[in-house]
Amino acid sequence: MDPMNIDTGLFISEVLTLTFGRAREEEERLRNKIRADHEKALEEAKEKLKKSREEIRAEIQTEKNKVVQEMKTKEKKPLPPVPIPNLTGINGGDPESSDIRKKREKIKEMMKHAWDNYRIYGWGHNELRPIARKGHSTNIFGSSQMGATIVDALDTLYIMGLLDEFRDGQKWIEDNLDFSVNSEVSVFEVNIRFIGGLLSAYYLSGEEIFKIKAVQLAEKLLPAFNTPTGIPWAMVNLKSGVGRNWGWASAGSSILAEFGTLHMEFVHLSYLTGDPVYYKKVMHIRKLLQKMDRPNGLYPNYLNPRTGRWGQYHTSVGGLGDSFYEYLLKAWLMSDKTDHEARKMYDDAIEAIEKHLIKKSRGGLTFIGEWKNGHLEKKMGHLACFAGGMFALGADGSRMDKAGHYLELGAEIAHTCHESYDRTALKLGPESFKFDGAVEAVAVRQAEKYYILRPEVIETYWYLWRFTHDPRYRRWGWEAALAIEKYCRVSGGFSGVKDVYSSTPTHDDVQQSFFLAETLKYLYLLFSGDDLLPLDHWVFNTEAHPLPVLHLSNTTLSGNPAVL
Ligand code: DMJ
Repeated sequence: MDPMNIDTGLFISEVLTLTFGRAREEEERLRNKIRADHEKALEEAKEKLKKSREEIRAEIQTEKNKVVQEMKTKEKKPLPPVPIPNLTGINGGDPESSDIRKKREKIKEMMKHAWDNYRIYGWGHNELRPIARKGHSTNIFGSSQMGATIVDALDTLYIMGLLDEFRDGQKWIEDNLDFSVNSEVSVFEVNIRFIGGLLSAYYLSGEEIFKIKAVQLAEKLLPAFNTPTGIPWAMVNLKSGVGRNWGWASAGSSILAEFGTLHMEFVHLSYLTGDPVYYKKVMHIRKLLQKMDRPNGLYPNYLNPRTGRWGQYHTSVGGLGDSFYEYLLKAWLMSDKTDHEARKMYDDAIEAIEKHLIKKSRGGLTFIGEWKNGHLEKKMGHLACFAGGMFALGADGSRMDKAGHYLELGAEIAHTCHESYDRTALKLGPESFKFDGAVEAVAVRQAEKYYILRPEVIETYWYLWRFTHDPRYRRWGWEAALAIEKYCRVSGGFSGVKDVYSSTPTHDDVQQSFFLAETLKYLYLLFSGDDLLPLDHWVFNTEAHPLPVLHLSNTTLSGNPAVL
């Protein structure tokens, strides 16, 4: 054995003795501590036993309050201040005539009716069953009660001046809205309704809590982007962060209208937090889409997040595709018209849509069909009716200055969608309608005859009203409001109807949260002056939550100019 090794051996044995000695001391110290802690706990337990139940309960409650208080203080810690954009037009809009004022008052009363009943029978639940008079929910919100109606309704309450109701909602959010729940939610729905709703409420009221909640929720959505391509899953578990796609969506695909409808909210999140992570996620999606081949220049509705390949070749401006196109246009508008890349993608997309999907019926109605594997289905969904407003909104700034053309196209779509309402018994539009031979703008299958308080047709009337001031749009909007009042109003709120062609409506017993977020908001704006939420300062997300234009040439995305 060489001397080196003898020394090393000695050294090791000394170290071991020392280490074991120390370990023994440490063990002894720990034992003493445990003994002392046990004795202390025993003493405390004996003391506790001397107390009455009430005293013990009160102590537990005090402890709980302390924890809640600590959480609140933590939550209230403000995010870094950012230059708040120009918030023109959050009040006002007083109508010019007493007739219009009365109509606007009526819409406000309808909002009160919807809200008050939700307040009584559904408070804290996601939605309301106005006939059963109890809470309601669907799988898009997961298994937990997240007060979707409260969050979705806040900005409508605010612009209508229903401020007590607004504060009531704010209080519920402060005390109850918690995203650390074991619940699997739709990334898209939670983004447009919750993040959009909270951001709008923040900008309108300046209340920090809404911004903090929006950011907390956004953090919970981020794991949905952990896919091989960065195209997010449709659903994510808020607690575990595990994501997955809808079983019915073309062999495990993600959906264009879902992953393509995050941009507006995510840009605002980066702006408000100074954290580029949100912006990077949505820009990554855009870049990936730009690189892909598009059959006939059309974007298919399905994209596989594992392979990065398109799923089934189905293109639609209604469900599954709709708000993707809307957000391309609105990204450009929201950037103060500086995001030219988004405008180009929008222009390219609508040129292809016009070429392949937009047709005129024999009776002269312009409609948007759906492209399925090389074949045009002559069917238009209620959801696609939003496109009338989109074409009008995108007219200014269009390629080769075709502004007049796109305004006209928007008006034609508005007319067709009005016809789909007018050709029913209830004067409310069906979920989808056909253009086949003698059938024009009418639903054929029983399963397509329902109306679930959707906003798209009224949304289009409002945009067309803002751009043309043609009185027909207020007339049509009022017809729809009266029909909703007559056939959807019940004593416990508002309900959808199962068949718009039957003069004796059967209710579906659901008051959708978008009825308060969108349908009633667009109606209220239709009967308001243009100075309320002017369109050169505000851009509405797809759930009608207004977000301010970011004049980014004057300011920078907070704390991180590099993001731009
Ligand atoms: C809303 O949640 C949004 O407008 C979405 O973009 C589409 N559908 C509903 C209302 O119909």
